[in-house]
Amino acid sequence: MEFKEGESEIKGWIHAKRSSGGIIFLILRERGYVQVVVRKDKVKNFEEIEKLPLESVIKIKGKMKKDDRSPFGWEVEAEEIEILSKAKPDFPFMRKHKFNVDHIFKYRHLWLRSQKMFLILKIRSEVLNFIRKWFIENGYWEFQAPIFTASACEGGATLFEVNYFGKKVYLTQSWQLYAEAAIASLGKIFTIAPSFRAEKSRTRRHLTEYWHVEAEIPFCELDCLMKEEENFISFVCQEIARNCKEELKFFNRDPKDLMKVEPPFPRITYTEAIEILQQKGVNVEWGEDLGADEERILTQEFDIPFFVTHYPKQAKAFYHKVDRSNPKVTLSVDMLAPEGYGEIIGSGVREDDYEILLQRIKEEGLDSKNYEWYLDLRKYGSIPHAGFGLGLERLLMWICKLKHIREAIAFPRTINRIYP
Ligand code: NSS
Repeated sequence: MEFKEGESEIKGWIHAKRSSGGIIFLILRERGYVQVVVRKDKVKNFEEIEKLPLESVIKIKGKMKKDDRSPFGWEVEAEEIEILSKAKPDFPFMRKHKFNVDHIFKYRHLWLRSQKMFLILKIRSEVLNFIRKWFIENGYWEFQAPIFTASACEGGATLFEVNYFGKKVYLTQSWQLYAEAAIASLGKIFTIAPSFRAEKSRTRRHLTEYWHVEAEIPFCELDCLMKEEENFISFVCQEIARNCKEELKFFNRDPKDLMKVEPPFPRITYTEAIEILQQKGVNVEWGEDLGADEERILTQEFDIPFFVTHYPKQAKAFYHKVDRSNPKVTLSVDMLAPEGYGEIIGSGVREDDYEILLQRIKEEGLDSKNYEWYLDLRKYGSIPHAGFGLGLERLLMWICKLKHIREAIAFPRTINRIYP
């Protein structure tokens, strides 16, 4: 729908309707919302319009004007209305319905029409637009890797198995290993693609299928990696703050919160994080991975995203480079979003020594045969390199202050949801 002053012809779905004494107020929806005023003395088929069920589609001719009193800022005074599609009268999202979680997910295909989903999906599209813009403007090329894979990237526990003509293969957990092959050809690269994790526990921040924004960078180590990540996230936050002010308001997100996301982001080591947690009385030992609860407590210390670096070897996947000055830890870094949200990026420097990498693969109980091609990369021109993976829905959750990750994607896939 185009918003402009003067005579216009618009088409859309009837989102809401109320009438009082010869006037109907409609909210019409199509890429946005407009209030339509229908007067009995002006519109021939007034009675028919009054009886039209919600979600019917109409074409309206009339005068459009900006009007700050109308709920969506624009109003049309209808002169002629044509009914394009009459809806059944039982749309499942009317005042009489209980909008509980089960109902919303059963009718997700229709819930997409809610103002909340419209705004989330619009912001999601804008976030993706600025993500791609940042990569292209910063000299990255886009590279795609297969979805069917023969081996794990992030550990066997969350692999989805697929029957591939009688052979067991998996859905990808990450584009990373293939990206490490491609940097020797293309240099720095990125992707935006789905990743799959067989997450067996129900949490507020795990999907089984999510959109993964990944980057791989040759000749880059921990410091360089954090600089790329903080520049990237700052750019996206600030562009969203500038371009989605009205949309953010709906979620009680002050654009200023996003404008203040500027480099350098605070940095703490994993060991410092454990000390902070222990001082706060959290029962956590050095060596354990940080879970959602621990991360939530840490985020209270910061009001912009921050880095936690140097996780222990046992808490991270086999490919992380061992810190040569302290072999107990890796050159890994996670980015955590503030306000209780926690990890949005997982990243690190990759192990580039053939022998150490082979040993790490064996230590993790993986079959080195499946990783021969990956080990080859350390045989022919091995270089320091690093990369990161951002969970798109995790970022959106924080930006829009959502309570559950399933709100950040149109048709969420979780352990107990695959319909619709
Ligand atoms: O497992 S990660 O921490 N890291 C990787 O997959 C690396 N191979 C990425 C890379 O360096 N190229 O996942 C990265 C991010 C993580 O920080 C979350 O934001 C997100 O992916 N993530 C998820 N989002 C939603 N649901 C699930 N289950 C999920 N798992 C990870």
